[in-house]
Amino acid sequence: MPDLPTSELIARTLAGERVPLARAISWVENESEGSVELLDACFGASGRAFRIGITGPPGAGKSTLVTKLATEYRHRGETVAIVAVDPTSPFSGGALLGDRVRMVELAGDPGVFIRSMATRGSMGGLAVHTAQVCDVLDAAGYSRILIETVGVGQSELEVAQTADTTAVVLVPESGDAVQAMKAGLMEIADVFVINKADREGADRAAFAIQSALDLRAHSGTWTIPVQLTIASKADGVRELVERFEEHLAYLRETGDLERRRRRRLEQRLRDLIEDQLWRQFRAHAGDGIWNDALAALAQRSATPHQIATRLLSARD
Ligand SMILES: Nc1nc2c(ncn2[C@@H]2O[C@H](COP(=O)(O)OP(=O)(O)O)[C@@H](O)[C@H]2O)c(=O)[nH]1
Ligand SMILES: [Mg+2]
Repeated sequence: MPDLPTSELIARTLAGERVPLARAISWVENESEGSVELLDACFGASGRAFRIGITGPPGAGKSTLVTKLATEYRHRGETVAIVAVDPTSPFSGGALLGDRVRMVELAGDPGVFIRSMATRGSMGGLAVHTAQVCDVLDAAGYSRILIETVGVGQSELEVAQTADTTAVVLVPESGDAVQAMKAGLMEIADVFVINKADREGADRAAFAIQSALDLRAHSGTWTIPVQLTIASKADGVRELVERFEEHLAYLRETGDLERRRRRRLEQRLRDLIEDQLWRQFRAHAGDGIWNDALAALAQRSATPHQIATRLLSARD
């Protein structure tokens, strides 16, 4: 597709055309010229999609599960966008290829759109870009957005938190549950999945998770379910979709959906303002002043607090 004028790309993306949509997502990822205009146009048309985060350790079966979830949602008449964010892949091509192979199952269905996110740059940037890409997909009309992330660190949790509902996928092997607790996954899970339930110990693992959950103080009236699945056979997938839809209904009824989204929007606004203030400040300070400040710090002739106060008050 030759270069499109921004307004045409926006119009065709909002109309749900796939090729412009793919281009629009690349604009967002690359922060290309026109991406702000695009995001502004998409923002007003977003807020309709239900965003579901699927996170958990590498190899737990997230990609397989996401594929089956998409199929199940299609049976229910929903349109589905899949955003795969896998920053653990050592060479970006590897994960993409693996996902592509798995996603062959969904190929040719115009109601499914699959996108792997590039992971260059900082993870903080990735969380922002993921949220923005979800806005574009939402505006393009997909009713369910499945976000696959690897739950291994703080920054990955940020990506997971761009979702309305977060599912943590574990496998029966003992230790997984303990890892999940350490990694802070317990705190973000709305739904737990024990995948690979064809293996030994699935019931025990589910019981361990359930017991750990029972010990925690409950907030609200949502009881976090633990769903067993065999993703490779699509076993338990229909039930898992039921759990998601129940959670969505719960979020709507209690007003939590609005509260969660509001909190996310507030965070985005704050990030933007912090970013812009920093840029303005840096441009204003100039390299000479900045390098002098760094030199003073290195020589311990002033403290970071003193310099920050001095630079900020000199700004006006
Ligand atoms: N035995 C078994 N294997 C599974 C199941 N689900 C996925 N797998 C396999 O586990 C491996 C990792 O799956 P993948 O979906 O790539 O995991 P991800 O890294 O979490 O995305 C693949 O070889 C899958 O075929 C399951 O329910 N049972
Ligand atoms: Mg995967």
